Amino acid sequence: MKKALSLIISIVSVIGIFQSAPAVFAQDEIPALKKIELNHTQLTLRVAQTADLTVTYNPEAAADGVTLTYINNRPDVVTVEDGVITALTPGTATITVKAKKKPGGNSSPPPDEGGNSLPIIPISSTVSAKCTVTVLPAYITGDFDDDGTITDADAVYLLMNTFFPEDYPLNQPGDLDGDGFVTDADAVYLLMNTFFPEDYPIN
Ligand SMILES: [Ca+2]
Ligand SMILES: [Ca+2]
Repeated sequence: MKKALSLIISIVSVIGIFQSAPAVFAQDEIPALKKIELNHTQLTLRVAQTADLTVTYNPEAAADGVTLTYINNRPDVVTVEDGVITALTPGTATITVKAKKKPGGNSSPPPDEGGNSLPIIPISSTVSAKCTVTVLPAYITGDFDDDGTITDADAVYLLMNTFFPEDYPLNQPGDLDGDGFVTDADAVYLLMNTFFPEDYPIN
């Protein structure tokens, strides 16, 4: 008897698992939007730099019929247009992305215990996600190692870039002599600038 009872309990538990399974949507119904995620929750940009904010929908199938609104609490620090952030002035801004699901999406609950379909629930959901953007001052022209001053170390950095571009990435255009290429001549030009800035201007 005890055995039979525990068997019944097991069967009931299994049924319970199936009943608590995620809702199944009929083909012509749109699932509700549960949440959105952004590719950045924190971002650091230099003045004049841009970055893309992309949205991931959960569930993915709920992406249809969603309207995105970008709310920017510091329009003096950054601008946001169609998900593209442009840094204007140093400071910190918070971008809130609101995703509103158009009315008309429906959620179909699982059938009841008797296998009967339950009424379809119309869905009009709004979810949001945030990204904090810190804007730093623009790079100083010629300051390739980003320490705030132009010295021979920047010329060395630029020279190293010509050998190992992946290990010494450039934070700004490196063609200082304007011949269309970044070569050791640009590193020499930068070094000359540290001695004779008027004769070897960089801009
Ligand atoms: Ca420097
Ligand atoms: Ca050059």
